[in-house]
Amino acid sequence: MKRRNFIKAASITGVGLAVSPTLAGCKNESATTPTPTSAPPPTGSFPLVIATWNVKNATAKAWEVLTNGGSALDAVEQGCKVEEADVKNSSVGKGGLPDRDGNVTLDACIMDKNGDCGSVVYLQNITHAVTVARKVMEDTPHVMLAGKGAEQFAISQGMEAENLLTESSKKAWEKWKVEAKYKPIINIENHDTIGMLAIDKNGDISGACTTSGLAYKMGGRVGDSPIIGSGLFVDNQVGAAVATGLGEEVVKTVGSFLVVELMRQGKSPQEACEEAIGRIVNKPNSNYKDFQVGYIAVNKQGVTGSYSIHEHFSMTRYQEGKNENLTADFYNKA
Ligand code: SD4
Repeated sequence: MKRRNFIKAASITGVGLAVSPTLAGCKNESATTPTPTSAPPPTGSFPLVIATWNVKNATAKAWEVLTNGGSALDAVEQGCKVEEADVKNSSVGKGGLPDRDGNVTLDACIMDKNGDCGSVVYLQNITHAVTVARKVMEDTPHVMLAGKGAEQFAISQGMEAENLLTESSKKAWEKWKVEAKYKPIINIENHDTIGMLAIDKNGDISGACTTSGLAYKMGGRVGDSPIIGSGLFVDNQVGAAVATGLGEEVVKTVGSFLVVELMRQGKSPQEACEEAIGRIVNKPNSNYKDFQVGYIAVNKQGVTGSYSIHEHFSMTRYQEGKNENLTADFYNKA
């Protein structure tokens, strides 16, 4: 799914009427509104894996790990690696679109059932950022490594350095350079981060997130994806959440942590995602019509939720033997 088209479509319409009763201040309580029949609460099951966007190959890989008795941690790492290695995915790993100076810089993080985590930011020349993040978690006393240090660490761990700028990403960048208007205009941004959450057969939860960040970003820019609590959060007692979209807005609301804390307070994954989007769109200066943010979440029982600001966000879910891409509900229905 390329975000360019749907954001354009969304942004030419007017201000959205609220669509969710959980978004404060946005209810339409007209007398003619039919009383909604209360649907039975969704039931969950595990093992399962969910991921942002349409990434069935990645969820299939994770599912294979889970059904072979693997851990949720192995599943999310292996699943994310599928997209990182796919040069046709222009937003993750090899083939990711570069920053405005032509450098492909990757951000990734991973978090396990113990609440341990690892993260890499501004990583260059290494395809599998998620694996480096896992190694940071498991083989260093630190949580986050950046730039050259992260690259050197990856190489010291036997990972291969390679040029991540593919011919097609280079061409796209050269085309962009003709006008080279740097401004994070999300209407023309077309990135799809992969965020993945899994529950293994023991009921333990892990998550991971990997991206090359916003296309043509400023050199040095880091988004939400490697920031624990923003791009990803896992609490094995409660559930997990992961974000995609304009990272700056996710960081400002500590989005994934918020979703998990809302689930801790009793919200369903769906309600929690909706409320976290509500925090963004209801900010006094929110220009949400110009950008996209999407969340997916799962609770300890294996019930899932997904929600975004604009249309065309989706979640891929592999559960009970079915690998499905599910369209997410969204806020801006104006
Ligand atoms: C970022 N959240 O760097 C990432 C980008 C993204 O789909 O999710 N693209 O802000």
